[in-house]
Amino acid sequence: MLVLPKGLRHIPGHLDREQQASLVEDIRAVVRQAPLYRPEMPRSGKPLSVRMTNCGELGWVADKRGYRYQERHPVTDAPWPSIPARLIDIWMDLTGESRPPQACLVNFYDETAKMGLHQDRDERNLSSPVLSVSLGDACLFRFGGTERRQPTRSFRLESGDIVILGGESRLAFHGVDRIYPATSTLLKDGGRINLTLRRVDP
Ligand code: MD3
Ligand code: FE
Repeated sequence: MLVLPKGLRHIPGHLDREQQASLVEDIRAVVRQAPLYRPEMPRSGKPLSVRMTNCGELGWVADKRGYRYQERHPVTDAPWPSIPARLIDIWMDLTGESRPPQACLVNFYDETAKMGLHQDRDERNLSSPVLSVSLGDACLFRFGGTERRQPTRSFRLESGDIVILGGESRLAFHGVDRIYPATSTLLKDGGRINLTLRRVDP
């Protein structure tokens, strides 16, 4: 039996193949308007291995100046495209929130990309949950406590899985250790897409 931390809900295979394929089309349309770019670590300027873009009224960006939410794409300076309706429906169905998400971060992992252990605390609202959708190749996801030194556990996220982080898990350390290449045929050139939906403002 896999015992998960309080406030973490993992729903394996929530989306069927057809729903996943429709979402990929939605995200391709977003990326045509708001191209993927490579964010940089604050101060060092070292590029992250994950490429990113956003949709929604606010998008999360990282550059030498820091991490923040902003209304415009950092490269094109255009407002972010709106969040696809079927993603808003998933949020409304699963989170129990009365308001729609304000931000959807689109992370693209090629087969070598990973994301170090971190906390998500750039939102002014830390009480609303975060909802994540995995599409494409599987990954090894790592999840710990609210302090970096606490023990972590790892589990695999597959295409169509949804994770909802709320309550005590909202400030937990987490990361992506690795991608398992060629474990899905959803994306024609392989890789993994993760979508995270959030409320940013209280
Ligand atoms: C746990 N993304 O974008 S999604 C991120 O797979 C991020 O791309 C990972 O961590 C990815 O910040 C993990 C699952 C997730 C998202 C938000 C969380 C786990 C979380 C917020 C708090 C705790
Ligand atoms: Fe995160």
